[in-house]
Amino acid sequence: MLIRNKQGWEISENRATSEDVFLNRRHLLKMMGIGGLIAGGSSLAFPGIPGAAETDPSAALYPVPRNDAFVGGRPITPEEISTTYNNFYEFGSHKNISKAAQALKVRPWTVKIDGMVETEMEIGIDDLLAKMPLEERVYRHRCVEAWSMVVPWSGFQLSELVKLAAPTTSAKYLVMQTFEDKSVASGQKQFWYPWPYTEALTMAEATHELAFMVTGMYGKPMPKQNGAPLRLAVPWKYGFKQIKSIVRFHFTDKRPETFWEKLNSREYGFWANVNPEVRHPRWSQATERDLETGKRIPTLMYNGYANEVASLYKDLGNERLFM
Ligand SMILES: Nc1nc2c(c(=O)[nH]1)N[C@H]1C(S)=C(S)[C@@H](COP(=O)(O)O)O[C@H]1N2
Ligand SMILES: [Mo]
Repeated sequence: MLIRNKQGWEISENRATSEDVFLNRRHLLKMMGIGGLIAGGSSLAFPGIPGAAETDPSAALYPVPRNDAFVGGRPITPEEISTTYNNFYEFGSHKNISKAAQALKVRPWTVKIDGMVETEMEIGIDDLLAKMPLEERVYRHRCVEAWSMVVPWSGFQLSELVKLAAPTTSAKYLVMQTFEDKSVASGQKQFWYPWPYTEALTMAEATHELAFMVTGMYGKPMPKQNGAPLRLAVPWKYGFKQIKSIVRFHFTDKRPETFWEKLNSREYGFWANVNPEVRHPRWSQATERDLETGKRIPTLMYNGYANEVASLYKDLGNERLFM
């Protein structure tokens, strides 16, 4: 716990409640209204955890060379922390989902690329990995709940996938979706969430050099709980944009409503760029808790990536860019 004098605008993390507390409360009431008994959700049994460690067919690809152009600016968070403190609502609306997530089957894994592209396609994850230039980048990660970490991600620049997809000139957005399978992801039985988890970027964001498709971390294939086999990293945005376990890339000219926006657009928007000066309606975003040290540190504009990305937003002043 924090032992120093707090500024008036600061709020301790236990008061910065989790992304969905508001929602659960509201839905709980709603569900009590219709006499539902399953509102507790978290009492659902964990799916079976495979006993023997499965070998990931992509294991031989790692470690991949580090690209030193991308550094985190503070020490890398220990792997034991970043692989056991997770947000992955498909497996539960709390941080301790790493065991439950082992039920996810990551092979076979097919990715669909469709919508405004020259040729729609389906491609197996290992064929995709073979086509992509893999590298390691150290990125900061800032959750909207005001905790943060620094992670060495392995993967490839999202612009490479866009190149492969060959979108038409009418495409304005790249929409990404997570798998849907209630039989492994018990969180998806909670019908009030707008499954599948959906996120999107503008084409300018998707082709920005910082936008990264993550396929591994700490020099190894991606752990399931962190979003295997394919997950997004856009480090200047809040963590909820960094969609996990992607099965579909859809190019469109219409801005979609994203998962959190659908749940609660007052608190979570499309852009979700990090800005210490723009409060979440329920807490300050001025500081963040480093997961390793537990210390609060100042939050930086665009999570420290302002030089790289601020120009993307210069003509969008009337949009709600920071929520
Ligand atoms: N499909 C899916 N992707 C998701 C989430 C989720 O619940 N489901 N949570 C998001 C949030 S809020 C954060 S902070 C990050 C957490 O990633 P980590 O568990 O690897 O730290 O994943 C993001 N991607
Ligand atoms: Mo988050």
